[in-house]
Amino acid sequence: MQGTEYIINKEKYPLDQPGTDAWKTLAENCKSSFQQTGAVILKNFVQQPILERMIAETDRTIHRSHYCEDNHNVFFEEDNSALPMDHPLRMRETTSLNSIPHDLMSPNDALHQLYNWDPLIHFLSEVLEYKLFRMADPMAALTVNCMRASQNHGWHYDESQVTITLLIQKSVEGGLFQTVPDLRKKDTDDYSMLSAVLKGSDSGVVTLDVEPGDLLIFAGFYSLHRVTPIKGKTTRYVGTLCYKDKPNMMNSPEVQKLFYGRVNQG
Ligand SMILES: O=C(O)CCC(=O)C(=O)O
Ligand SMILES: [Fe+2]
Repeated sequence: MQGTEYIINKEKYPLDQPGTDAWKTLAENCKSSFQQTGAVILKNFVQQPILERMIAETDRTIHRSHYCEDNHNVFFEEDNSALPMDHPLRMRETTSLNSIPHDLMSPNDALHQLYNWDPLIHFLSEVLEYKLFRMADPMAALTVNCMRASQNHGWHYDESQVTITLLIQKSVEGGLFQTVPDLRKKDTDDYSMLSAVLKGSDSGVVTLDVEPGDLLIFAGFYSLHRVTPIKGKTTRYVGTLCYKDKPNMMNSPEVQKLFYGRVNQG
């Protein structure tokens, strides 16, 4: 089988040459951008022909995707009726999408190969300054979220510190990745700003410039974020590459059932 090197834009991103000056400079630049802004976008990370292949591979599997709809607060917590009705933690957001889990992808799929490519995990570990491991969960380790017209991903914070995504196909309109950087502070939350954003204010809201083929490294635990409703005929496809700071991480059967409608503990 062909190596995985051909998948990424190696001229710009020499991930397969660890230890060279070019590799070290790239890692340093990503590290400082991530530390300053909580996000790094590696523009045109995946080569155009490969992106077309990823779209075709997703088109082929989407009929087996799992539909999930959720009504959640920004932390995915149960409703706390002790809080006032208009408290931002009682405000519910809707998320609606279709997810293709790792175990429905072929090991020959380009996204599957990219996720399992050692130079990528090695490079990301350098940028994030801790050792990353592929998630052991046969479904959640790698997913493609598919969003059709009127589907969206409501405002939330991620459970993991860092999320790595690859936009594969964008919608004609909408489907924007928006964030309020660093809104969740380590000790206190700025509830007044959170409340304003949840009520529709765009003050502090930044739309990231993410195009198909761009790899996004994003501190989703600290930065409130959402994907705006999709408009038009083209389904938005985004790959989520789950790497953890510990080996052998799995979701519980309950969480698997919730996200994918079935259990696969390997
Ligand atoms: O669809 C995206 O671009 C990001 C989705 C997201 O925030 C998530 O999966 O937690
Ligand atoms: Fe997220």
